Amino acid sequence: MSASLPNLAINADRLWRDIIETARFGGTPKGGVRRLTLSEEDRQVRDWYRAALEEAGCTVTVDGLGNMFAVRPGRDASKAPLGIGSHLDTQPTGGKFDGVLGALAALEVVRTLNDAGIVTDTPICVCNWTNEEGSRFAPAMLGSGGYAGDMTVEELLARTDAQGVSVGEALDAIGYRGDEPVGAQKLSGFLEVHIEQGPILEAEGKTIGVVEHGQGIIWYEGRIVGFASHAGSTPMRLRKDALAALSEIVLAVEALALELGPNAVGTIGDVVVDTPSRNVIAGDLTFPVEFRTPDADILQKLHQGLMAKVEEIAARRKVEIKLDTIWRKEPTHFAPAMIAAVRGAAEGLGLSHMPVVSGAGHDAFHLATIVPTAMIFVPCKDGVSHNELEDATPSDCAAGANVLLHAVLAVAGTAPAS
Ligand code: HGY
Ligand code: MN
Ligand code: MN
Repeated sequence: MSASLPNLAINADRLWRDIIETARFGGTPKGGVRRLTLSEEDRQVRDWYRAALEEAGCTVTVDGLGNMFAVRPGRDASKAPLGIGSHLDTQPTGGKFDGVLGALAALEVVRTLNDAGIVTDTPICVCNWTNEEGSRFAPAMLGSGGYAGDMTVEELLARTDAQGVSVGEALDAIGYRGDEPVGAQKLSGFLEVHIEQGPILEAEGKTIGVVEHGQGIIWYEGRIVGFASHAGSTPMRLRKDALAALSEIVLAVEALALELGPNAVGTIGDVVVDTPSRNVIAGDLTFPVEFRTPDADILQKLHQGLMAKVEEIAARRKVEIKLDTIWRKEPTHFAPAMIAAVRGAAEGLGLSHMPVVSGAGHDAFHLATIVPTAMIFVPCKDGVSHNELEDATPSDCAAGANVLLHAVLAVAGTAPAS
């Protein structure tokens, strides 16, 4: 909490209005949001966001991966801005809050500083990171990953979706391949507000999660090649059934996560059978796998266990299994000084709070590898997210934005405009 501005607060109604207004870009009949990255709906919300930021006096630039940066000048222009923001894309059956809450909270902080005539010492930079969700293009957190140097821009621009469209082509299609080199916009730190996407804050009755760590993540892309043949006339012992092999891998992923838990999770969320037919034994399919855990050693054990199990299944079933690691992010440790700024802001505002580990991945994970970073969580109803039922309350959203406001004031320094 900034000692000099204890009563400064964001405009909660204006924030909630923006949440409801932006939910119409890709809004679904069930009340969710389908706003896949670099889709027409993403273009619409990006245009809306750019206009709102420019109206709030920011200078907006776009880099070669479509990351958006909106700089609000500070007293000391020689200082790299403090970054605040999140992402505007959603899952196919996403909700109204995942990502967009952090993006709108950052916009609301800028508007509140404007209304109060406050100029921070360090400039502020509102950020929208491309393809945080990783649903249309893998990996997740693609834009922030390119910005942080986790993967090369060329590699990321070449990633393709299920229809073979590349990131570069999709950026061009919506006019968001910016000419600013990726990484050119320097930042001195980063703060991100996000719904928890889990049940802990609600279960503990806390309003604010002070995020100290983020899980490590590994993403794989797999392919199983067996032999397609007649479902009726092929004896069981002669089959090379790719789908039966995958079923063993699904259960192996689950068993490894349970065995190496309780802080480990493993998921196979998709499978594509090549020329599927109910009376043909599946001969060729592709599938993703992901593991997550806050413990680096367990992450490696999950990986090694999966590789060993896949090798055994392939040999026993006489199928070919190719499993490539396409993305690996070691567990994230946020910066103590930024965590303290978040905790101090929550305490100053008299908000109940607790330390949490983030189960979900976030752009802040990549930013944390290059600048001091922390996150602010607020509860979501029943901990549900990546689901059209995703919900949060206006007061919790406002609380998260107020903690962001006061953490920004603490980190960026402030004095009323002269
Ligand atoms: O996968 C994640 O954790 C994030 O929602 N992209
Ligand atoms: Mn998110
Ligand atoms: Mn998400």
